[in-house]
Amino acid sequence: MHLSKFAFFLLAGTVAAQNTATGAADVAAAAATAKTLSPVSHVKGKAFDRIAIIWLENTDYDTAKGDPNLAYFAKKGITLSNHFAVTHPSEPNYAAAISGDNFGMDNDNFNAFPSNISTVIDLLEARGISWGEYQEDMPYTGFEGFAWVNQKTGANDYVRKHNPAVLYDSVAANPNRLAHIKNLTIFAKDLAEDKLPQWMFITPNMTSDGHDTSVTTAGTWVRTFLDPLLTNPNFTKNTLVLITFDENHTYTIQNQILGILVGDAVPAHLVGTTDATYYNHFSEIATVEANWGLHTLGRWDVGANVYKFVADKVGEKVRPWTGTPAFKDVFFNTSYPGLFNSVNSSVPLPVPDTTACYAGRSVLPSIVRTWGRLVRSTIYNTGVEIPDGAHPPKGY
Ligand SMILES: *[C@@H]1O[C@H](CO)[C@@H](O)[C@H](O)[C@H]1NC(C)=O
Ligand SMILES: *[C@@H]1O[C@H](CO)[C@@H](O)[C@H](O)[C@H]1NC(C)=O
Ligand SMILES: *[C@@H]1O[C@H](CO)[C@@H](O)[C@H](O)[C@H]1NC(C)=O
Ligand SMILES: *[C@@H]1O[C@H](CO)[C@@H](O)[C@H](O)[C@H]1NC(C)=O
Ligand SMILES: *[C@@H]1O[C@H](CO)[C@@H](O)[C@H](O)[C@H]1NC(C)=O
Ligand SMILES: *[C@@H]1O[C@H](CO)[C@@H](O)[C@H](O)[C@H]1NC(C)=O
Ligand SMILES: CC(=O)N[C@H]1CO[C@H](CO)[C@@H](O)[C@@H]1O
Repeated sequence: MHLSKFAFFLLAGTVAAQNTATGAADVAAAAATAKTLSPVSHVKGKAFDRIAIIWLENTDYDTAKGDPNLAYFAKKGITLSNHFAVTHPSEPNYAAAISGDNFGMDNDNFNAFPSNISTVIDLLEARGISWGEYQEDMPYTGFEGFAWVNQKTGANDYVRKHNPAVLYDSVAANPNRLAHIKNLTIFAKDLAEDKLPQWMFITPNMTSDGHDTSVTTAGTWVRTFLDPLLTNPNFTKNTLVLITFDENHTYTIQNQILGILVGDAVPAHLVGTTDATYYNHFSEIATVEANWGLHTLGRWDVGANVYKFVADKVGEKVRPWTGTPAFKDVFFNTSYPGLFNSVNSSVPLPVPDTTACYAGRSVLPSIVRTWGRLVRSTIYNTGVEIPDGAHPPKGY
């Protein structure tokens, strides 16, 4: 395990990361008392009532598009042909997809976000929308360790860096929230008991997601996992599924990734079509906000494009990237300074734009209470354009 100095400080200085031991005996002991929760809710959305987000690993757009199993799903849904990751490597992309920023992260270390950084989970809970994560081969609910290897072969299995919620102390320090971060085996149980949450994030293991294998394995895994679900009435309840990747494989080209939307929430006339709107990982948050009329996080989620079929249903516009720098010059392949940047971490935690109001959505009141007095120094805005390492936020 590689820990940055700062991460060590955080680990030592908070009560957050408790279930971090990765030895077999420690894991068995913690597993025996781990608490698992599967709360159910039925909050109607404007375009879907449930979303399942499945992330695969490290594949360039064209390669992913050429995989026969992913092509199979593309025929059943909408292909996002202009969809981008926000940086490299993996962890900052997973982190960004629930909080609206990666806070300069440029590594896969044991990074833990302070508990005053909010995520989509705060937005969902504020509206009583159930959520959960299903992580293949996580050894027990709420495990906070860096990794868990296959106990027979020693092969990579579950990794913390691919588990977005556990990176945030706002989740990891809260036993009731940790109880929603479950092994994928519990997905089968929740499905059979009709207890799946309305928002879920699904991470296959390091073999299944293509990280240690190839997109062929990842595509096969998704086909095996998802195809039966699409005709299972406990899953298809006006459900939207996003199949996507954390990042592109080749660092010197724009970080474009495949995205495919499937599920019974996809309007019939859009099945088999392509949507060329510009999207990035922040669109995952914005779409959920628009669908359920949630507040925002006041970060890059605010201006991100909502998936067009959802935007059309809620009556808002998607926008092209027209600002500077020109889109073609932005590679999304490095991170700007920030808390978890290995080159320069000497910048303050960025302050959300607590005054932001875009498409009728305002910032979550608890975020305004925590950060509002500092809003004059915010780095965020409501544009669709986002910074990268070569084009950092104004003032950096
Ligand atoms: C976790 O899931 C894997 C398969 O994904 C399974 O082999 C293992 O037994 C599960 N562990 C627990 C504690 O449920
Ligand atoms: C990952 O999960 C698959 C099933 O989806 C299983 O066959 C494989 O053994 C797991 N990988 C490891 C390294 O345990
Ligand atoms: C759906 O959930 C119900 C419990 O409400 C269960 O009886 C049924 O077997 C489940 N169906 C499937 C296909 O899992
Ligand atoms: C990012 O992409 C640009 C353009 O290809 C390239 O010059 C730069 O070296 C890349 N950065 C990294 C860290 O790979
Ligand atoms: C957020 O938490 C960090 C780490 O505990 C702290 O340094 C910072 O002052 C806090 N900021 C606000 C606005 O609460
Ligand atoms: C880190 O970045 C900030 C913001 O760009 C800058 O003000 C500061 O001088 C940088 N520090 C170092 C050590 O490079
Ligand atoms: C090697 C490769 O296929 N990389 C893809 C990464 O994304 C760019 C688009 O920005 C594609 O053109 C590349 O094909």
